[in-house]
Amino acid sequence: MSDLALPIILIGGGGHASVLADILLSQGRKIFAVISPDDTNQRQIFRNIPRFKEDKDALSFKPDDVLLVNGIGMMPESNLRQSVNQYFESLGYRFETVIADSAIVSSFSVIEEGVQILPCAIVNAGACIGKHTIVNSGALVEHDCDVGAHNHIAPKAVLCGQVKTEEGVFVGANATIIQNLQISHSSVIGAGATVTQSVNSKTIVFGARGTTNKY
Ligand code: JB3
Repeated sequence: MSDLALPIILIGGGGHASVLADILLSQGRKIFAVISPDDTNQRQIFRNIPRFKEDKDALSFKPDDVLLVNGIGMMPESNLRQSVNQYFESLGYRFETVIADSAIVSSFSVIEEGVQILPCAIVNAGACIGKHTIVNSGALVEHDCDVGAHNHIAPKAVLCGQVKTEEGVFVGANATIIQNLQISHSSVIGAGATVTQSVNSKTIVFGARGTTNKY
């Protein structure tokens, strides 16, 4: 069976998962189950999808019979999303790449396994998006960017040409990174920040003036 026909198991049943489910259902994909310790019924989109409470419940589906989608958002200071990816990959499961129909993704870009490109995001020619990275709604990844694995490019963030990010970078909503810069691993760029010089690893660049010191 082609991967496109394989049913989906959605890991996580919150806000990020609901956007992914919306995209998948609109594309005619079958979501067999949502795995979520928290109740999912408060969101209409999950009401007709069976819910399991624990990740180990996903193991009742064979790795060759399903594709997983990681519905847990990537936020600074939490490695939950990445650890879920690693747990299931260690058991032989594969992750579906999810690209919204309204996203604009160049056929000259490289999108690796498990990447999630949400509505109205843009990925231009020559860009490479690493495994399991989220390019969130309306974000822009310009030409020749090299975005590492397990990043989160938050809504409306802008990476200008030839920006390189290493693994585990968080770029907050509406932040801008100007061209040719490198953002080293595990750094956090706060919402609304404008970054005009390269950033060392595990650095926090706080957001626009007047915002809280969170992200
Ligand atoms: O800012 C935006 C546009 N999106 C944010 C996203 C990137 O991250 C969003 O606003 C949230 O800040 C966050 O989205 P997420 O991860 O959907 O957050 P929340 O709505 O709190 O849902 C978390 C889901 O993960 C809930 O369904 C939890 O039950 C579930 N969860 C927590 N731990 C887990 C686990 N699910 C599984 N399968 N395994 C776990 O260990």
